Amino acid sequence: MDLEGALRRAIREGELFLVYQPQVDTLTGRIVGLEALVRWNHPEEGLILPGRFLPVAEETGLVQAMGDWVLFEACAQIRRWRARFDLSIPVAVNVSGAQFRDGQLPAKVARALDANGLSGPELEIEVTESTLIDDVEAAAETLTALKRRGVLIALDDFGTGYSSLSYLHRLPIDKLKIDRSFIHDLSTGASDASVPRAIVGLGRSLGLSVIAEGVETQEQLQLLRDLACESYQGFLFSRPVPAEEVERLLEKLTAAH
Ligand code: G
Ligand code: G
Ligand code: MN
Ligand code: NA
Repeated sequence: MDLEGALRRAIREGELFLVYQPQVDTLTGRIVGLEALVRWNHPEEGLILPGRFLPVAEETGLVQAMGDWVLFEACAQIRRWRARFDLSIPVAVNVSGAQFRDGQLPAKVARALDANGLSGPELEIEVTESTLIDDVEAAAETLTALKRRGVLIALDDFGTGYSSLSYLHRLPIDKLKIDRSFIHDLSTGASDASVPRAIVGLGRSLGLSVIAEGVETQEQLQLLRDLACESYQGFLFSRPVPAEEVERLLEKLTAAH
């Protein structure tokens, strides 16, 4: 299959869709956020995961058009949910390095928010540590422009980059996402809890919220509670699910009020 041509068509013909993974308070079990993840429903091949098409999107520059679609679709979905549910949890969107660096991102985010009547904190932008440390000065400018429009900023896959921690306090970041490799190690005995503990402590001292990714077992969740890590996402609570399934979860959540 010519992936590039097929992906170009997929973006144009509406073959992409978003699934959403709930983010949950470790103590109360309440949903406190959602992460949007892109999927491709190919007419012949069926479901294709981003692991297969993101590299192609990034190599060919199609990641810009794909990213624009993701951003606008997530904001449109937030508007639809706002109209139906009485709750205000942020929806996070992942942004690739090329999207982040191209200079257009803050303007695109502002347009997507404006077009859907959103104020800002309903949307969270996830960037990886490695995207930021390539050029900290340029990253600071882009993040500051995003913050001016009110969106939240999360550092994805945190702990895996070769970051000097000195850049952290200079960047307007709201949230650290502990990379799932550290959570996986918690239960295999491959290492102790020192990295998650250090990240939770770092978050506390910098005034950032901290979320653990890839939580699959009750044992991992209990360890995170012991570390006072405030939230988590992972298969233990829910896989990433289509919008309709999110709505069933939100109905339960709002009914519980
Ligand atoms: O569920 P999962 O297979 O979706 O995600 C695999 C990888 O693809 C993760 O690193 C995730 O951050 C990335 N990813 C998922 N959706 C998007 C998206 O909409 N944009 C970008 N840039 N990356 C995404
Ligand atoms: O890089 P990023 O953190 O955005 O990637 C999210 C990826 O993690 C997606 O591929 C998503 O499907 C996957 N994921 C979410 N929860 C879990 C989990 O509990 N275990 C594992 N192994 N992967 C998960
Ligand atoms: Mn992510
Ligand atoms: Na991540």
